Amino acid sequence: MGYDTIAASGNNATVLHWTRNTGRIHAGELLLLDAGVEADSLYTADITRTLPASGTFSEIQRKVYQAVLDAADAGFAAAQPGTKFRDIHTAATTVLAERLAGWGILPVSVEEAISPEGQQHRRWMPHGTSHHLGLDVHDCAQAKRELYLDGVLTEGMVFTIEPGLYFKKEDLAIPEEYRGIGVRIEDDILMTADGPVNLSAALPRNAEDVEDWMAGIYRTEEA
Ligand SMILES: [Mn+2]
Repeated sequence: MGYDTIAASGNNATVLHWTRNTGRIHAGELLLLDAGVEADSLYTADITRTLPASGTFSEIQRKVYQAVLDAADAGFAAAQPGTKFRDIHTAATTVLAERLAGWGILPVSVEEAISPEGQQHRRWMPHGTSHHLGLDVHDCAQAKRELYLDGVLTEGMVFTIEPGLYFKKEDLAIPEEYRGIGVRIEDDILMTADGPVNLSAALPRNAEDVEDWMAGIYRTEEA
């Protein structure tokens, strides 16, 4: 393993780095799995999928999941050779701020939220969207600002895109139906001269593919 696995169901998924990995998985809950294999080369992967324990997403879970997926896709589209590392985060979090506004959750306008002084959406997306990946899972996390957040994406870089939304059970600022839902989708990206390549694309990403994948697992167990 490249790092301690995070296996968090229900409200535990709203706690970043739930490495205690305790708690029962209840029917109808989501299971957030953040895990990565370290290869013989000592380079590590870092992938997150969020799975519906009962095999299908509820309507509200699907809505949150789709927002996170759209944010990830926006980050993917923003990641091009020559663009800045932080542009991925801006693209992804703008989508999340727009959704939160559309759901009546964001207490300010999208413009104010995405301004440096605003950032109100961080209540529900409190981490960065990307980090470099390599021999360490957060490779060169201590690198200088101009080499990291302000750095330019170049061919050969490997990094994650991992937006999420985390609605805590005790969060009274959101409608009750959202509480206890935590979703993150994390892929590993290789930058090439032609743009980003998703190294973890073999794992299902969209809601329908995740449900099909779960159905296949259940079928196998029954056989
Ligand atoms: Mn990560």
